[in-house]
Order: sequence, then structure tokens, then C-alpha cells
Amino acid sequence: MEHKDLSPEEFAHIQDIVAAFNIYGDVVAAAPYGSGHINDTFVVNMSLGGKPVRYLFQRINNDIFKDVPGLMSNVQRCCDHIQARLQREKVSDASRRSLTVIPTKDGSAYHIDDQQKFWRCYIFIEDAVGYDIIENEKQAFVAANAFANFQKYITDLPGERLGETIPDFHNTIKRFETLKAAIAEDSQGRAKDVQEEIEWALAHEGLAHTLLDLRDAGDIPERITHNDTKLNNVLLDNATDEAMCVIDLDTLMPGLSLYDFGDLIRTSTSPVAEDEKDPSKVHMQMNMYKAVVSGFLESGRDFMNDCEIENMPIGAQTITFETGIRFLTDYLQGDVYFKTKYDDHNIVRCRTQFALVKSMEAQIDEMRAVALVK
Ligand code: ADP
Ligand code: GN1
Ligand code: MG
Repeated sequence: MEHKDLSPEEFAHIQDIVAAFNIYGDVVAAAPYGSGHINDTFVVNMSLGGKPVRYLFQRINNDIFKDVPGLMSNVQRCCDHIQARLQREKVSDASRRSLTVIPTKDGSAYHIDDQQKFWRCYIFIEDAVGYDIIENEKQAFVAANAFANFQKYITDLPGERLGETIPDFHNTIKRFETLKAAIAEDSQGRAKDVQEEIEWALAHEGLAHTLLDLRDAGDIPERITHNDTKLNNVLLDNATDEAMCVIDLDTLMPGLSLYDFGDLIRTSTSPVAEDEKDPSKVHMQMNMYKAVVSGFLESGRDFMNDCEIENMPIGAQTITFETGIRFLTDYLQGDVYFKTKYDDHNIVRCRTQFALVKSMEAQIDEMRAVALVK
């Protein structure tokens, strides 16, 4: 049995977890998987009567997600709704096109282990990957189209309002207040090293208000949104680059369409990684911007209003700014939220985000013109 990146104890633990779920076969191998910043993800290889199958297991980060049962109820409702639609339309590869939650042996969507940690299991989407860095315009188009379609498919989700899995997740005004508090507290004594970033962030407070002001004025509506539409949260087919499956549904909850559009621009227009150490390599590539706008609007025009469409460039700037100040806050607080691989990881990430906002500022007129073209 292979478990090269896991200790024997961790591997034995994964075997116990697997046994709790309603799947058959023998565990052959297990390994950590993916590049997400939040959950612990594992791929488990099994032999089902001699045939290889894989499953995706996740230990859900319940320091961050305080109400995992509520979160899994959102996820289940949404997956069931989309699966039902795909089944109605007789789509042949439905289990590759939407996540499927595999229940535990006693029918629950999650399992609680002996350390009080929550686990879930999904069908593994084979032959598809999520990209950390955009490679071409086609990927930008299909990824954006997949997330807009996702929003469209859940506009008619029946039942009560979804629970908020992280309250005020995209409340940029509160995020800004939290940053100010972290600067004042300076618990790690790191503020002196990042004065430039702090000053830049404080000078851009206006960006924290843009989307919420539009919402409060009633100009843009609350919808059900994904809220974490980074490029690597949609899996593209290895052979064709077609968008297969939107994943990472933990933040599926009420939000604004521009949160989803904005995070796509943040993650699909720069030629370098979110944690590129040289921020001078970061810029907002206009060809990618145009591809994301067309991909998003291809479905988005069916449900977005004129004000949402007009404010797409503002959404892009705001969400990128918000993510930058979240990284800065986490750096100041001692790297307590995002997974990091080295000491300065969060400030490196913050710098790329601020560089991207600056690049958008420089191109804002052209961005506005793109969004208005029918
Ligand atoms: P995080 O919140 O930590 O980003 P994700 O739900 O995005 O967690 O999962 C982490 C990674 O695992 C993804 O980036 C993707 O590569 C992979 N992944 C997640 N779900 C699946 C799935 N059902 N099939 C195949 N790969 C998946
Ligand atoms: C996290 O889970 P993941 O890695 O897809 C974060 C997003 C940030 C992103 C920055 C629940 O996304 O909000 O934009 O990192 N998810 C959560 O890369 O906080
Ligand atoms: Mg993810």
C-alpha cells in the first residue's frame, strides 16, 4: 500500500475514515492532493473488485467553518439541484459535471472522527484539473462561463435562504476594519516591515465600499453565489480544456454576482501565480479580461441587471483589493487563516494582489468599455 506523503499513523487514520463512508473496495493508496488554502484534501485510490477507482476525501477546516452541518446542507441542496437538472437533460457524464457528495454508512453527508474533525467524500472528477495560473484565453472563457452557469442553475434553488457559512465573508468594509485592528494590535511586531503595503491599503479605503454601497442602494441584488471562484476551483478537461465541474462549494451562500466575477478576474488575468515573489511581473492582461467578461456574460446576461454589468470592472478591483487586505491582515496576525509554506508567504501574496489592483486602475477606462459592448 502506498502512502508516501503520509505517516503510517495518518494513513491508518485515512483507512478508518474511508471505512465510515458508503463506498466499497479496498484502499490501495492515499496522498494529500491539490493546492487549496483551506481544507486538507486527500486522494484515495481503491480497488473495486480489481478495478481501480479514486475518491476525494476532505477534512473540512472547522476552525474557519464553524457550522459544518449547515455548510454541508448548502452543498447537498445545491449538488442535488444541479444533478437533478443534469439527469432531466439526460446528460451522459453528469457525475463529472457536478460534485456528488457520497454519504457515510449511516446516511450523513459528513463523518466526525475521534478528534472531532469533520470529513466528507466526493466522487473524484477524473481527467480534469484546476489551474493555478491561466494559460490561454479559451481557459479564461470556459472557466468564467462555468461559474456564471453555476450561478444561473441555482437561481431557482427551492427552499429557504442558504445559511451563511462564513458571516460577512465578502463584507469588504468589515474586512477593512479588521485590517485596521490588526495594524493597531500588531501582535507579531510585523507592521514595521510592511509599512508601504499598509499605507497603500489605508489610502484605498474607498474600494471597500463600492459594491456594498450599490447593494445597500438596491441597485444590485442578493443572489446565491459561489463566493470563491478562483480559477483552480473549476476543473477543466485534460484533453479538451472544456470546463467540467465547479468545485469548492464551502462558501456557497447569499452574495453578489460581482463577487464571483471579481474573483475570476483576480485569478485568471495575471500571467504569474498568486504567490509570485516579484510583483513587477503581475499585471491584468486585457485579452484575458475580455475572455472572462464574454464567458461570464454568455450566461450572465440571462440574469444580471444593467447595474451589475456596468460595475464588473469595480467588482474586479474590489475583490482583488479585498483579497490583498485579507492576506495582509493574516500576515499581521501571524498566519492564522491561510495555509502558508514559508514566513513571508502571506505578504508575498498581498503584494501580488495590490499590484493587480494598480494594474486595473491603470486600465479602468478600457475595462469599462469592454463590459458595455453587447
Ligand atoms: P480548498 O478549500 O482547500 O481550496 P478544494 O475543495 O478546492 O479545497 O479542494 C482542493 C483541491 O482538490 C482542488 O483545488 C482540486 O484540485 C481538488 N479537488 C477537489 N474536489 C475534487 C473532486 N471532486 N475531484 C477531483 N479533484 C478535486
Ligand atoms: C481561499 O479555498 P481556496 O484555496 O479555494 C479562500 C478564498 C481566497 C483564496 C485566495 C474559504 O480559497 O476566499 O480568495 O483562498 N477561501 C476561504 O487564494 O477563505
Ligand atoms: Mg479551492
